[in-house]
Amino acid sequence: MKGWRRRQARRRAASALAVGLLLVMATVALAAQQEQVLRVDLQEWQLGFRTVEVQGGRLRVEVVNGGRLHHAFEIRGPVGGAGFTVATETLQPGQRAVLVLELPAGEYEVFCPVPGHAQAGMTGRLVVRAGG
Ligand SMILES: [Cu+2]
Repeated sequence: MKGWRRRQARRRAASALAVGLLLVMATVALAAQQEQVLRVDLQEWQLGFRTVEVQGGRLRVEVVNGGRLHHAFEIRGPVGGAGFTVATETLQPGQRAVLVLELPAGEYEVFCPVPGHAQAGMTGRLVVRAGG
């Protein structure tokens, strides 16, 4: 069962990667079922983007720790709104995580919550547009 799940996850990651490569802006891709995919490659000391925009609707956030240290990915916002926080668990190098979300329109802070990492540059902005 565990091996099967891992294979499924790998296949899903591979197809998401293929979709991402088709577009110049590889970070946001509209998948077949109108689910947007945001790929986040955690590195020392960046998220792979500074600002990323998505349409409202179902968003699949695929996070990989491509770095050499442990990292995680957190979304907090919307800025000026009621606000909530969602985060992956702490990921070891090479480890992946997926968050499937429907975020209200607005601006969100995204960052690595490991102490000191956001300050070192692992921070960015996610803008969710209305509609979608
Ligand atoms: Cu980090």
